[in-house]
Amino acid sequence: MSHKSMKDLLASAPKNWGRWGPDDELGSLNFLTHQEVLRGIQSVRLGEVYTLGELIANPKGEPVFPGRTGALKFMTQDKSYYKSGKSNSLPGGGEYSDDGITMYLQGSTQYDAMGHFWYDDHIWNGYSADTTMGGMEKASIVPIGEKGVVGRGVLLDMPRIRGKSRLDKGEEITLQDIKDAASKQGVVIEKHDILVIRTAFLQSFYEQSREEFYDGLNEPGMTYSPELVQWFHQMEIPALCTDTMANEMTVHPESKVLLPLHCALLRNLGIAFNEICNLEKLAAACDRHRKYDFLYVGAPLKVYRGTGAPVNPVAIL
Ligand code: UVW
Repeated sequence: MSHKSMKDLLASAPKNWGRWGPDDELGSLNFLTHQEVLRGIQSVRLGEVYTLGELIANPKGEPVFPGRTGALKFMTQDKSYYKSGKSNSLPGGGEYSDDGITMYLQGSTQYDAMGHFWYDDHIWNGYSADTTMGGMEKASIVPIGEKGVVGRGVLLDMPRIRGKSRLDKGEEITLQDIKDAASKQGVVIEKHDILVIRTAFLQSFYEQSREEFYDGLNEPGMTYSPELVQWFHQMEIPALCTDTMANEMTVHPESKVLLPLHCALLRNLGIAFNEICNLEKLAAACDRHRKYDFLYVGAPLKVYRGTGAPVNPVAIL
């Protein structure tokens, strides 16, 4: 059991820094040109719409990475305000309800800002990690919110392929698994596709006790290997979307480094991360129609200097 640093593990990993100029804050989302939007639109055959966002402020709780909490939502106006005399109806008799929310911007179905995660004191494109202090001065969520993430999405339904209801803690998806899954599903992953990987792992959050879910937490998914990262690089994948909290296996098995793909894919290659999606209905529809590609549309909220922001992505089959 070796313990390496992120820097050692990723020593020979590729980078896209500077590829789109010294001021870039969009990374591989730059691959999503008008042609790629049209290619995504061409994949629409049925007109069926699936939204991929989990419920925010779910009374059953929300699956969040350790250290965060689910959203706190509170009413600031409702019928009780009028009944108790705290509020008066508006002139003419109109009344309204209102509420507020306090939440982690990384604590729901969300996009990571390009500069959200780093090592060695540098974030995406080589900006100093000091630019994160007091709010993301560089590579915040706003440029992603401004652009929107639109293109051809491809779903890989790993549990269905493995004949199980969901992947288990620590269950790995290798590059070969990705290629095999696409070929078993009869779909070709093309350059610039938005990769959507179902594990169904977060469904266990709603079925288990909190203790059981978080005990020995090691999410299933892909993890760092030179060939996997080279493939993402060569395929120029703009965005990765999964139904786990971190889009990758939590612990890299050999080195024990935590979340190395956040650095190899997000920090180094500028691949946008869309996490905590709910892919259940989309996957059932893909299976029903034997059609695994679709138009993917996701635009995170434009939160000033945010490290990430909620999104309710849409897949149109
Ligand atoms: C962390 O920030 C630790 O992870 P994530 O980007 O998956 O929320």
